Amino acid sequence: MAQSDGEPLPDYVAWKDAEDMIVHSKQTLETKRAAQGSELITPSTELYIRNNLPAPPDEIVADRDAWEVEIDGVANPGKMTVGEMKTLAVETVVCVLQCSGNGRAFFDHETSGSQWSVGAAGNVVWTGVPVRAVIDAMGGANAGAVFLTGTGGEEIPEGLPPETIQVERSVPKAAMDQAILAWEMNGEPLPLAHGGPLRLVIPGYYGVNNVKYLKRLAMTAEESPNKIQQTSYRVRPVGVKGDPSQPSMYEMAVKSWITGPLMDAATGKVQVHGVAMGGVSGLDKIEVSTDGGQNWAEAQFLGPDLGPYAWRPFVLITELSEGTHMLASRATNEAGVTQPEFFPPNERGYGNNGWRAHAVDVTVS
Ligand code: MSS
Repeated sequence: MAQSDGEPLPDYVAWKDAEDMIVHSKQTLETKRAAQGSELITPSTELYIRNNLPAPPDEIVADRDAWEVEIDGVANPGKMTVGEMKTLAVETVVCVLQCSGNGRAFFDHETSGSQWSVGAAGNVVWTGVPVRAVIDAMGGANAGAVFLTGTGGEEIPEGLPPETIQVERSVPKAAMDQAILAWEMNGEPLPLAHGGPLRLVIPGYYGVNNVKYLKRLAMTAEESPNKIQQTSYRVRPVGVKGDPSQPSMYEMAVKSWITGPLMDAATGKVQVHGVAMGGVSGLDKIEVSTDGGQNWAEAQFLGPDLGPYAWRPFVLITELSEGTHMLASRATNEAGVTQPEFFPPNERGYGNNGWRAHAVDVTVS
């Protein structure tokens, strides 16, 4: 069996590149920082995995076009198959898929949950139908709808109330402007592990809102009553329990990190590189510091700009003298927001975009 540094790859993702992955558990696999390099698009074989529940069995991708989604909260509720969706409209969008807890490992306080560093994120090409086209085809959203609610297709063990574990997320309906139902990832049929046959993709929003194996899509007046919506994925002070009044993990923030060099470098010219994202708006600039944030130099974006929700690799060519250098990066988006030095600690370690936490110490000799 393929072997990563730690545990072997679980069977359902045995097709991933073990050398590029850190296996935290069967349901949580992270992309190595070095593997992210200057990649414009994250290959599927390297993309992280995060499942709240075990992934459904392979059978569900046997006949992809036959997969049915219940559409609710519209004038004419009913079922629509993927095959039918494919006749409505097709759109491709590139966006960052990032877990709410990416960067959790960098907080000083103890956090439960996977200790992600930077690798619970990737830049992905999704193809599918705009959510709006599906809603319109069903006669339009009901008056009073405020949220777009998606339900995951995992089987819920008998006897367990769905509210306790079912993955169902509600996002403000404005997210419909960019939301799609995707059947393809990186130009190939969407792998089961990433939500095939059909996934709700909300560009600019944290991973948890991108519901996999989507079985129901509804325009709703209320947020889902499920735990994952009501009390989980809420930003709150350390020691405080989750509740619906706290901010939910919706829109992502401007962020960047260095992906190389990570430990050692030789004296002389070196390429300091990394990746940057604007969150829900495009990137304006990216700066790099080689002295722990005292001085900053503007770095260069590499490759094409793939839209406001995509990340951009960057590089700064610089000279490094002998000794230890703290390399850091700091992105600014088109809305004028700059990555902060610190992101406040919070109970579950969500949303970390502080540049200092993401800096690396490199020894030059
Ligand atoms: N979906 C479903 N159905 N289930 C689960 O579990 N998870 C979440 C999303 N979706 C889930 C879903 C999360 S949480 C995340 S991140 C994501 O997904 C991931 O993805 P991938 O593909 O990478 O695995 Mo945190 O915020």
